[in-house]
Amino acid sequence: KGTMIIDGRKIDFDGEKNILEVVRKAGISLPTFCYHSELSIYGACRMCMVEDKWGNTFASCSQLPKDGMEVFTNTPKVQKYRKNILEMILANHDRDCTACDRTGKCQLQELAVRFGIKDIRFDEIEKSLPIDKSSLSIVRNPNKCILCGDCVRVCEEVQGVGALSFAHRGSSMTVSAAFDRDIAEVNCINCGQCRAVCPTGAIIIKKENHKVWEAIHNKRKRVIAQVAPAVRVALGEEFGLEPGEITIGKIVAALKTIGIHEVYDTAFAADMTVIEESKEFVERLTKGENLPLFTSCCPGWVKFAENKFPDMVDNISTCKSPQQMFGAVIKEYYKKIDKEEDKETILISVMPCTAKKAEAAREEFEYNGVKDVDIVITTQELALLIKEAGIIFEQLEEESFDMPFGLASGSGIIFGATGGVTEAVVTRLLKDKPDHFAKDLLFSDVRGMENLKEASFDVDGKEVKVAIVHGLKVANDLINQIKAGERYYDFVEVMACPGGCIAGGGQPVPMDTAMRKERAKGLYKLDRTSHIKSSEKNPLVMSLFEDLLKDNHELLHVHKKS
Ligand code: HC1
Ligand code: SF4
Repeated sequence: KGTMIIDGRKIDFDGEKNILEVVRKAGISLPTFCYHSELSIYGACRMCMVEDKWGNTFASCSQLPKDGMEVFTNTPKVQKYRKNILEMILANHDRDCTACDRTGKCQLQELAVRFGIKDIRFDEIEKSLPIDKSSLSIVRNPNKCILCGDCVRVCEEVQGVGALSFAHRGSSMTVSAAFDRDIAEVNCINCGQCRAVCPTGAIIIKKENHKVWEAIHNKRKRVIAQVAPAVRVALGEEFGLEPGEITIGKIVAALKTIGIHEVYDTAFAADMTVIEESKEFVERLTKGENLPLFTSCCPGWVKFAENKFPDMVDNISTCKSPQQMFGAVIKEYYKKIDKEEDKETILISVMPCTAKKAEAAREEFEYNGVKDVDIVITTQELALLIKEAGIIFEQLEEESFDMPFGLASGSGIIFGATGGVTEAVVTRLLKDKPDHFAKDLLFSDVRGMENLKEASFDVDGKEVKVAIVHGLKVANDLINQIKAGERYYDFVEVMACPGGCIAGGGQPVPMDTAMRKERAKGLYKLDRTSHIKSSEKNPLVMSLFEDLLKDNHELLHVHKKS
């Protein structure tokens, strides 16, 4: 706590982690590539340099604020220094900007423009390192890497995976997967958080837009899309709207305009998941088996558990994720009709998540050569599709989902935020359903952005203990404590990305905690304004259980192929 003098103005600080944050509080946007408030401080890019009154320069991210301290952010010395660094990075960088995925949104490009860099005084270093396209989720181009280390730190510190590290020394330094292997051959869980923090085009989403167009242009295909909960509160950011703004009506209209025949809600399938998963949970509670029950809807988490805790895999719910449940149901629904009409149903998922691409490709989600889900595009790819099609998003008239798979309860929609699955399952199990106000109170401990949330609920006279984690490093530590008998829970919700799907690796970037909160708020607003609160009150889901799923329950569960 204290007061600093930034460029001659007094600025109070209270708990800011470093001088950089105090400078930002003063309304000055100091450039940086390697500083993220959620990650450890690396101080490598040195772009956030400031000068003190004695002429010393230092990286403001690496120094604590001190009471009475005076710093300057735009002296000739620091301006020159920043330009030098930028020119050096640019000389080392593949500057094929027109064909780059990040063009227009690249931090390096933005700073080059901001600092008026036209000529680069250093010799250009030609790099032609191989591009790693092995992953189903991301593409890594080391020629565009500026060695900020953000991807290395997020993968290690937030996800506890450590799939990436610095390799070699000096001018040959690169970021790579262990032993220079392809990323698909190491323990990467496809979460895409590395691409979410990458400031340039060095890590990008693996695009599948062309597959969408191919399906639409093929007259023999019945093209169906499902839209995940979290997409509707983030896509707007790509078109200048605020985080959390609900754009689902426009999303449906855009998909229809592009040429997709039917558009449905993944939250409908989340209602199915709630019903199946609560049933499974009650069965396990009764038998006292395989507790805690871990949620299964996050594919990054499932892969992480398979890699790190194979002995806990039986504790993961056998329910397919909503994405896969939806696919299994729609393919069954159209099986006969497709035969009669000589058509093939193609299901496109629109997801906030890069790991959903890998989930859809898993062999257990294919039956008799028919995949549950054929194509997965992320929120970012949807934005691109809309732009490619020339659709003026702002001018679209809103439309509603198609029926019968377009009606979801509020419980299904909040799946997209951390704590949402838990809230939905507990709501399903409660005999007396709470109203809005009681719900806000009852679930206050499961909402919000704390890394680990704990709560207990009275379900049929029994106390049920739940934990919610997001970010796999925290999940890793929690599981170790559960295994050591230091903590006990009946139900554990795990989401790989901090914040849950609203902050998935396929969402618009950059994102911070404030944006995550706004996106989550959007989903809770949809719950508040929805007519149906609890999944089992969704009449269309219930009639599906009575009808198509009556003898086909297994469609909703995972059957590992051995
Ligand atoms: Fe999610 Fe889910 S909530 S996993 O976060 O259970 O991706 O949005 O679609 O499948 O419904 C993601 C979101 C999403 C599934 C649901
Ligand atoms: Fe690490 Fe996730 Fe990136 Fe894989 S996708 S390298 S797990 S951050």
